[in-house]
Amino acid sequence: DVDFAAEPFVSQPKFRESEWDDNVGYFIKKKLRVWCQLPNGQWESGLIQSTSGEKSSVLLSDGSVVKVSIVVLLPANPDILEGVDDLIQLSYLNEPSVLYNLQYRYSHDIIYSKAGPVLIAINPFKDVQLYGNDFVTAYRQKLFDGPHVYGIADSAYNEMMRDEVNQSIIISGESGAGKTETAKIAMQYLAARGGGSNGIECEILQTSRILEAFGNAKTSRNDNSSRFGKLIEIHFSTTGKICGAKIQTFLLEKSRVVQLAPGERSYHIFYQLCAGAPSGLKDRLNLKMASEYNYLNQSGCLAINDVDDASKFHKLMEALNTVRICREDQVHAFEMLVAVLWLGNISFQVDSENHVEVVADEAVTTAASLIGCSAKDLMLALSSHRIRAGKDIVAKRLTLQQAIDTRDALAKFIYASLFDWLVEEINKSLEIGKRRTGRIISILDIYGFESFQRNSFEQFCINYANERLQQHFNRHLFKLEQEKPIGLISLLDEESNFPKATDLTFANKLKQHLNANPCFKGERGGAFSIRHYAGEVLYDAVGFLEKNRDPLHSDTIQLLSSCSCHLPQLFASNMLNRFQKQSVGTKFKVQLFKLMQQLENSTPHFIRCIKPNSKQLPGMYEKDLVLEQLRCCGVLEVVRISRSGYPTRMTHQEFARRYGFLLSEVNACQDPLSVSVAVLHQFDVLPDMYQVGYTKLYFRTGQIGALENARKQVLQGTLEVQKCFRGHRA
Ligand code: AOV
Ligand code: MG
Repeated sequence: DVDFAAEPFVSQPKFRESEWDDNVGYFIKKKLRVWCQLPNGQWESGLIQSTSGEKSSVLLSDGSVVKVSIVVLLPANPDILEGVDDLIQLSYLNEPSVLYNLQYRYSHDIIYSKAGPVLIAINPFKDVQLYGNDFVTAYRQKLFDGPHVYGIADSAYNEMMRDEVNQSIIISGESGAGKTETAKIAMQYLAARGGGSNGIECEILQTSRILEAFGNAKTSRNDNSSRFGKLIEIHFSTTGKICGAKIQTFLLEKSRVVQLAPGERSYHIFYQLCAGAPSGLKDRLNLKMASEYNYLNQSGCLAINDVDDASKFHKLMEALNTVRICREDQVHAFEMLVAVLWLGNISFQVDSENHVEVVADEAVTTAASLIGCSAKDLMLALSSHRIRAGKDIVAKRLTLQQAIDTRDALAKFIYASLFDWLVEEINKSLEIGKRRTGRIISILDIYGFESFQRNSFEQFCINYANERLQQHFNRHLFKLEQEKPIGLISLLDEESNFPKATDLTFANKLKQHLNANPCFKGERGGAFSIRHYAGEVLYDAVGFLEKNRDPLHSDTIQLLSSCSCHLPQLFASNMLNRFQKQSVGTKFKVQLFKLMQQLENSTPHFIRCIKPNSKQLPGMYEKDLVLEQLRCCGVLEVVRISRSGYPTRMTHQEFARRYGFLLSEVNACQDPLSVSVAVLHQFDVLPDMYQVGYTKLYFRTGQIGALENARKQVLQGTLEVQKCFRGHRA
């Protein structure tokens, strides 16, 4: 059944009592920086000047002095830890420290950081100079080891080659956080790493362009939002060369083809085709400008800033050629797209008895000829349904709403079938001869968590998929099962099978069955909210039943199966599925279940994309927004867990006294902290292995042992001081 993490997994970390490793007095004496929470909730850095009782005077960086309660102060990290690569290196892991560290890096265009095993990627919303051949080589030859998608892809590749175990790169984050771009960057690395003579890696890279044209659209959150989920498996030979690939897609948002929210667009391909098709093709398909089509002009948004749809179309054609979709099939695919657009322009007139008739105009004749049926048959299928009455079959005239729904269902069906066909063709082109397990790297890029003003079935499915992914993350990193079945999809199916059910009876059923569930809240009318791991979302039940049933009337099926459309395969498999009668929700659920199994059987590498602002602008870091994302996806918790393994602690004085003499150049006036850090650096102790606090050093198990050995040897004269350093740290 549907499973939801009951509560957001990450609760506010409780560092307050334990984080001051000495006391506030020490921070005053040493003039150490602290974080001070101002009444507006923002954290500012400052110096404690004095304390009396529960109150402190804090000098803020802008020169002002505030008097605050001691409980709103948190220790800040020493300057030496400013902008560390991995959050686990921070001495103090309070939220302002984590946020500041990421912000510091971000402001220097260092968009990647580690949180223990997890890569954090903060969307730069601009070109950053971090990619390309030089960087690939640098990561491949281990000249660089800073956090990077290339580093993650490199580990996945190496672990696959070493262990012969399938790997997965799992990319998550909310809508617009950068998942799709990150997936492409990972693919780029693997293509460079595993590219061979067959050139298949070029094909793989081109698939993104095609799938984005047909499966991405502008939403209010993201100008290039993925409206489907994608898992791409890249297969390697025993010598580590790419030998094939397979793409699996998940539930495309079909409703977008016929209905748009204001300011959003339908799938890019429609606008690209209208803008970029050569005039010969335009004439042949009777293709007009995008603004002439109801399906496209309804939202008042036809263009995207800085995007040239025509040139995108030309690149798309090249990509289609690269994956060897023949010119003929390309044209047939375009015919289907234009058929969809013309279907949207079909209009109806209503007679005195409230029955509809299709207006016989250019729209219906063009749509019919593109689909390959007669205008008469299409008009009939859109205005009446044949039903069984006793022994007879009679034609029942449709109401206006029924006719519109039938027309839209046809358009959605054609588009979704075209999408599936395309994926199938791409897979044929990338096909691997013999399947070999243990040498696959899968990259998962799904639609990100969404919460709009109005949320419907599509958002429910998208958020549900993200919920499953979060569970996988928790299970893997925390060894924790947090499954609270709420069973919404089963209830939806039950109601979908009940002919008299309405969206309102569905909403009531939910309220009846789920009110005791802490993740569920019934709202007024047909609304309900679900507390997801990433926040509460208010859903409107309107349309749930219809979208879950996704009906296609038998007349429509018959029309399509008799038409002379040039892509019969396009419809065949999809129509077959119709007879299996699985609801959209259940099909999706089963698909996700299989996906999770597949991921469970691979070594995961997690990338968390973070959206730094909701305006899609560079250089803007909204702390609250970032914090919200870090909290809900469990990143802070991962850091805390990864970090908790520092059993050894020593004050700087102790450490400097014990090991300081090992330094090649001892500067007599250096303070203990600097001596300690110098020892660590010169002694090649890996940054992952220790943390520097203001007063103490923290070590992982075994680290001090190595230092002790060197110390002993030097003292016994068996090792010269110089030789115990590798000395390569510049
Ligand atoms: P998403 O995949 O996470 O959203 P995208 O990968 O589409 O987000 O990223 C959104 C936009 O952010 C892109 O179109 C780029 O303009 C920009 N961007 C992201 N990553 C980078 C990068 N590394 N360098 C430069 N620009 C970047 V959704 O699919 O909506 O969940 O359903
Ligand atoms: Mg995306």
